[in-house]
Amino acid sequence: MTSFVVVANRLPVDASPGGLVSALQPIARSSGGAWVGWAGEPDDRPEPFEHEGVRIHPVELSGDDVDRYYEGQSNSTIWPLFHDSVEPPVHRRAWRVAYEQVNRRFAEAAAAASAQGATVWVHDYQLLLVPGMLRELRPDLRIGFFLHIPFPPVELFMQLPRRAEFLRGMLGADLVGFQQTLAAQNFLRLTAQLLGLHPEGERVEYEGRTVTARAFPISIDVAEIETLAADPAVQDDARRLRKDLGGDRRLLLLGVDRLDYTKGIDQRIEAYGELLADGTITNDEAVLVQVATPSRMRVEQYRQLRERVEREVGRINGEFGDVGRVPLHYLFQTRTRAELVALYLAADIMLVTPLRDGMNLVAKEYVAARRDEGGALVLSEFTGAHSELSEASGGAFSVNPYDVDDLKRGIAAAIAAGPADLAGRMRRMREQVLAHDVDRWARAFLETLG
Ligand code: GDG
Repeated sequence: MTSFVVVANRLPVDASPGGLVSALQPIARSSGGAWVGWAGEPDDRPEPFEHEGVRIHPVELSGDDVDRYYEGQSNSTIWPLFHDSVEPPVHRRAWRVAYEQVNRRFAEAAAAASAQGATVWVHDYQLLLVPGMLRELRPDLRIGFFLHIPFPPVELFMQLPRRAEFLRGMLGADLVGFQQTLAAQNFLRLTAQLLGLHPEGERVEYEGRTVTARAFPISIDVAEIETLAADPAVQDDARRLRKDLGGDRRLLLLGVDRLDYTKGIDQRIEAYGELLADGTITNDEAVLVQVATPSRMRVEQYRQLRERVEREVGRINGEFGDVGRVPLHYLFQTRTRAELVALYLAADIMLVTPLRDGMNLVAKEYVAARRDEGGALVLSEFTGAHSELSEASGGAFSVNPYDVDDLKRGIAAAIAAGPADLAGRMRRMREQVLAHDVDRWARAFLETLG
């Protein structure tokens, strides 16, 4: 039993850990902490083990659990609903039941792993009910919850069947963290509308306790990205990429996303195709590389997105390409961190244009990689990152990804900008990102949790 426990859908044992794992692993390690999560394969439950100084407590999911709790309620109901319903959420009773059962399993595993008075940090939309369940099992614990994705406006949340139970689940925490202040405000407003509570400022009284809801914008491991960006082998790769893509081409545009309908990939490609069609750019001078990391491919909406994107990529390359030279390279592949950083270094223009995104770490990674103060970021207004890197703050080129004309305008503005303007923008964005890395994020949350 340990005094600091992280609870997340996945365990930190994958080959390519993301920002969350790199942020929490050191804290878990130095506090002799534990991590409760799913190992990623159905019907697989290894015994608890040590991994890089952290006690790992695997939670088992059956094949049915993966279908219903993970792909169903988490990724076909809550994920789209919390992202402005950019795809219609699907509601199924059986998924909700499985979600509740699996959340209980996580709560029981967390209760068993926690010492008296321990601090437990629960993560994300797959585990909305865990704080409430854990509170019932273990009133002695300090419980924090952080939502990595957006929290929707009241009108949208109200569509969720059994909405009050999800809200009560989150209110089981002492501190509920969000990516943006607006999300925390949505949450607090809902406690009034749905449960008749009386939020005041960032706080709300619930069942004799005070729950605080506040924004803690997540960030990246800046040192990791800067180290890769300074590595001569990575820099060589970046140069080789430029050469392979056509050394005489002036412009390399880049997109890096999980293949997800929230990321605005099809709108981005459509805008790029129109820029080629109207002659703003040509195949001789420009090339777009789109890395689309395979994700949730068993979910129907993701398969449909893949088909849409691949059809459009084929159309654009067919219409505007030449033998040995195409305007769009589409990679439906997972790349290493070093390969991503080489792409960041090679790219003149980074396109981050989601329809909705809690934060978007790719935007911050691009900025952290550009120690040379080169490059430009085209950034959707509907990302959490936009609060820190917007055009208004002299950073990115802001765009509305729903408006193809505005996307085209933003990309064209980035192409037309002079080197001094671009360097100034990159410098301001770097100041922001370098001063707020993921370690600071984790410490701020945990200090507030107390
Ligand atoms: C969720 C929220 C929030 C991508 N492709 C590869 C790869 N990646 C890495 C990126 C980045 C991470 O995955 C993606 O993070 P994002 O923030 O961009 O997006 P989500 O996956 O949707 O993340 C989001 C985040 O949680 C954290 O709270 O910002 O809003 O949706 O680090 O570099 N990494 C490797 N190969 C790839 O092919 N190794």
